[in-house]
Amino acid sequence: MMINKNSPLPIYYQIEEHIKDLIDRKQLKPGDCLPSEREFAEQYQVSRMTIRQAITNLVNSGYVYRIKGKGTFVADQNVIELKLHGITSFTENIQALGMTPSSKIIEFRSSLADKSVATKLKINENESVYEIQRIRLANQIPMALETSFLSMNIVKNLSKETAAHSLYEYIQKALGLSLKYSTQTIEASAANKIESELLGIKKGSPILLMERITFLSDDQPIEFTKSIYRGDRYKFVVKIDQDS
Ligand code: 16G
Repeated sequence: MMINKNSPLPIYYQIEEHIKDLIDRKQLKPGDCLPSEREFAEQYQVSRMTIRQAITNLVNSGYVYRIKGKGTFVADQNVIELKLHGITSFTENIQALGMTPSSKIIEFRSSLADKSVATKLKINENESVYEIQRIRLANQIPMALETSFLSMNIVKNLSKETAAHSLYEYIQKALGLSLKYSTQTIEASAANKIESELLGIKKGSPILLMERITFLSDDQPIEFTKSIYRGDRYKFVVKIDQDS
């Protein structure tokens, strides 16, 4: 690659863009080790300081990561494209993409619904609910953090093991209930300290906050879930009909 020293674009930026391009075109693949600063400096005929600046920017934007004493590696760029039609579970979505879903339970307890949860689930305040917080992983990589509330009057005998597997499977197969429709909101935010630690991302990274209420056919809500999806891993696809 030719560096244009007369360009108004800083040299570190030109190098950064070139490396990004190699990653996007899969000439550098996830897990590949980047050449050392010295090798890069020779290749581009620039100082090691300039290379360091370019690499630091690539680390900050998630393209590559450093392992102390080992080197700099290309990060996994897999972005999941998720269709927002049909009530599918995390488990189904990940399996459909040929990956292995798993969950890490952070919280599994019964609690009393506060006003907000009670309104969402159309139950009385202080009625018992399951409160479940799970890290959702695909091929062992944390993708989302979900906090679900389910009325204990409707969803009975839920175990921690079942919650670690699939809530929708339990609701539909074991309880024989059919999920009719969901309402869902999506908004952008930035990961706070706890969220970033649980999801293995940097504090302040972009995240998508989603709230879903899923209803049974008699319009009774069965779950209220607050989800935090990694902004660097998800892209949502919506089908828009002309006449809806
Ligand atoms: C999805 C739903 C979530 C539901 C979960 C069930 C969104 C934003 N959220 O992640 O509301 O609780 O699936 O998944 O789509 P599970 O059956 O694998 O437990």
